[in-house]
Amino acid sequence: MITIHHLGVSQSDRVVWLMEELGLPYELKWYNRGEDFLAPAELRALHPVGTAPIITDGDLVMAESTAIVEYISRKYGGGELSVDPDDPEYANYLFWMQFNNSFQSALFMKMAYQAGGGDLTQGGQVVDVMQRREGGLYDYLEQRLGESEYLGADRFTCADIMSMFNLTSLEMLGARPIDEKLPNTLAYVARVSSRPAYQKAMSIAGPAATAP
Ligand SMILES: N[C@@H](CCC(=O)N[C@@H](CS)C(=O)NCC(=O)O)C(=O)O
Repeated sequence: MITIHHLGVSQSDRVVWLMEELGLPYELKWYNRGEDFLAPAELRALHPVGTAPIITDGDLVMAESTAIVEYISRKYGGGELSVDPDDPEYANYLFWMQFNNSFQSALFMKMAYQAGGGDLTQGGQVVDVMQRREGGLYDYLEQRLGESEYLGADRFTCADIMSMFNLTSLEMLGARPIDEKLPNTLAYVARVSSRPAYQKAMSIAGPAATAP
């Protein structure tokens, strides 16, 4: 059985959500963040990259949520929530599976700039580049959700599981809020949040959940 090594208030909640969508059994091992808000030593000891999520599956220890989600979907979920290469939506699926990492790169760039004393309101070349990159991501998100109800295909897929955390949980770190200025994205978040498996997963491992 797969063990999900879950860090409180983290994107490892998406692995719990995937298991609930697929109706697969799993064991949840919960780790609390330290006072520095980082992962504790016990979680970091599991894998050299030391970030959550990590799964163990027999002898396999795997990190990186995009890889984990696709691994579980293909190996144990019959590919039901993945998109095959001969599907016309395949390119969309690949793009939106990676959106998570582009989104977080843009956010962490902004956070690092501000942590180093940078002032976004002062403008300048670095701020222009950051704002262009961030703006492009939100523009494309809004455009895609004006054309399709879901990100990776015309149906719910792993690409939605990969993207929701960014839209729901990262405002606390400075991500742009999803509000009426992004109407297609706002409607999408409401649509996907109403899924029973999402609600169950968030009650178990979402940002407001606590160790069992
Ligand atoms: N690209 C990685 C990012 C993993 C990551 O940054 N995880 C955060 C939690 S959201 C973490 O482990 N933070 C604690 C730490 O770095 O000590 C993934 O998708 O798995």
